Amino acid sequence: MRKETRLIIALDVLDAKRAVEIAEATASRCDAFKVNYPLVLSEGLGIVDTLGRFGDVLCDFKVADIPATNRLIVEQTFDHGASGIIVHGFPGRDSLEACLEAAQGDVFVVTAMSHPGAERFLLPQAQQMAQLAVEVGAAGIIAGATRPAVLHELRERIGSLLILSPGVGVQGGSPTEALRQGADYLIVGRSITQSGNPPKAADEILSQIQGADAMV
Ligand code: O7M
Repeated sequence: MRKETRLIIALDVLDAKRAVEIAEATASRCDAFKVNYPLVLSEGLGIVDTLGRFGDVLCDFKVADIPATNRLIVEQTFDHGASGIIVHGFPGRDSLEACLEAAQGDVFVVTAMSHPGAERFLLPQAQQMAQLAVEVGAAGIIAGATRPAVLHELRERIGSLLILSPGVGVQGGSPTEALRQGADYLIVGRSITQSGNPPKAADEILSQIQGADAMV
């Protein structure tokens, strides 16, 4: 995945036509598109091939099963042209290693999620999951922008691995703060997809990203 704009757009819409419209209009403004279950359950995995015409596609399948099942999920995903896949670390090393073995692209491991409920089970284990991501050779981690202090600690832990950070905009995280604390990319969904003008909304986020870059 290139690192030019540092923006990944989460295409959390339900129909292929809308996803393609947004992808076409924003392709030059982001480094990748992220697809999640809502779109894939509604349109099938073929949507990954379709969106691949506009840029890199990260499949956010939060894979969290036994190794044999994980392997099948990951194989299917890359057979449809994905550039990367997002998986969970909590099922343990063997499950994660199966993902890495089956992947034909980048694997990102979820650590500290952005929502309030992450506090109970995920945050206490976030550092350990990040450590596991380092040990197995993942490309990077997912860490929410809603808790910049946690993001900072995770950056210290993982060295040069990438951090993809969702939770800015609608969920309340600050793009500037997330980047300052060590995020490499911001993942942004509704602020762009539900705006009347996705390219303009993307430009507004890009100006915040450029502002944060200028402060470094
Ligand atoms: O900008 P939003 O809030 O509309 O969307 C954020 C996207 O990031 C959406 O696709 C979520 O599924 C995803 N996400 C989170 O919001 N929080 C997390 O902790 C993790 C993710 C994610 O992308 O996980 C891989």
